[in-house]
Amino acid sequence: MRTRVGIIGAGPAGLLLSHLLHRQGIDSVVLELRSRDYVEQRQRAGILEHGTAEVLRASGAGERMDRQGLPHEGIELRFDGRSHRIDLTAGTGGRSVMVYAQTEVVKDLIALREQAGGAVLFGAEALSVDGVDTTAPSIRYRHGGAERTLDCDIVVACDGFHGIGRRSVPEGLLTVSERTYPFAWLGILADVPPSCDELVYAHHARGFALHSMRSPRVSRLYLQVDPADSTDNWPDERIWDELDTRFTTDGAWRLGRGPITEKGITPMRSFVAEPMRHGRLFLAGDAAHIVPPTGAKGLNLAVADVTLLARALAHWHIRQDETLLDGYSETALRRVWRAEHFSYTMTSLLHTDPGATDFDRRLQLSHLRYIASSGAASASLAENYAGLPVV
Ligand code: RFL
Ligand code: PHB
Repeated sequence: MRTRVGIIGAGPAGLLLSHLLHRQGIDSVVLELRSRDYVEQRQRAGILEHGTAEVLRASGAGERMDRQGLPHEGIELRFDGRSHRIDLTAGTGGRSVMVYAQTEVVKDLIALREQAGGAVLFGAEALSVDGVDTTAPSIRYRHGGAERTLDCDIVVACDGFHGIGRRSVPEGLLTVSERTYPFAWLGILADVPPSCDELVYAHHARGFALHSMRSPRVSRLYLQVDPADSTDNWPDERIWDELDTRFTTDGAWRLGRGPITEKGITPMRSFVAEPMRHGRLFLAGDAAHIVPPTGAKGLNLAVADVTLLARALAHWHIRQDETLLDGYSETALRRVWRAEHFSYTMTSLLHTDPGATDFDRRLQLSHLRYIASSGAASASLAENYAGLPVV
């Protein structure tokens, strides 16, 4: 099989890239290890930055998002038993975020690729990327029990943190910057209407908690736990009791409870591999970088990467001009490092570090109070949270 752009991975990055390329008349094939059902059900992100929603809308992928997504103009920080609203629009010239789950973005993009007759091969495992130093790279993959080769002009690895794309770059050519954190998130999905209109980020001596949502009837909540902890230790009642404790506030606020339909623990890490290109192989999304989820940036970075890359590939395809492709890594990494810093800051600000000293805790509370009381500090948080323009 042959195509212009071979894409590994049908997460948000790979699917959106394939869709954007199609709109520019560029042919691509997406290889995805998992089944369609699996990628459509995998619970992950829930917040789309202003610019992400705009990219989806402008590409014709925002129709259901605009009908069913929940636009949010603020978030709440809760600490010291009190609530503090951060106005996202005031500090950003009217920018806001959209609550619309990654599962739904993925479903919409798969449906669009399907309608356009696009090639997305599920159950297709990329095994190696070859010839990236030549003008004729290829992907060796296994599909339906047989090994095959996809010949391409360009290969884009959108295969997430554990994929093979990044590992196909010869040893020593990538610089990796990394940090792990002494905490993880226990995430639940519950059939209960959200107990808040806006997301609540709570800092508590017992650990961080987040109240998010998927729809007017489904809540998504997270608790900071130890990375070695197991969901076996967290029966439903214990989860609700702990959430109640960490969300305690001086007002009349109550957390509604309902049946928990999903439970999982995710470790937290910051990671950047650069440059995001080697020869004819490009890296995009989680394949190149990871952020801890506190800043809600991972999916948004994946969208920003492939938006840049699609534009660069169109220049190359239509004008035979490689300038934008040559600039891709540097341009993408500027945004990546801004998001790395913001995600690190939000994570350090809100979590309870088991190794923290009393001095560290006093600094953390001082920083929280500063954000809650200073227009400049809250506008800075809002600008990063709602996201800078994509291109
Ligand atoms: P994905 O989504 O991991 O997709 C990669 C795809 O590649 C496939 N694959 C392969 N296919 C073929 N051959 C191989 N050898 C392959 N190896 C892997 C995989 O099966 C998969 O389908 O990466 P992508 O597209 O870069 O998208 C990144 C986002 O998924 C990720 O950054 C976000 O989910 C992170 N994230 C959040 N991001 C946000 O912007 N806002 C949020 O609110 C937010 N919350 C979260 C999050 C991530 C979380 N977890 C579970 C890590 C909350 C959580 C709890
Ligand atoms: C989510 O809804 O899953 C979510 C929201 C905000 C975050 C992280 C995750 O910061």
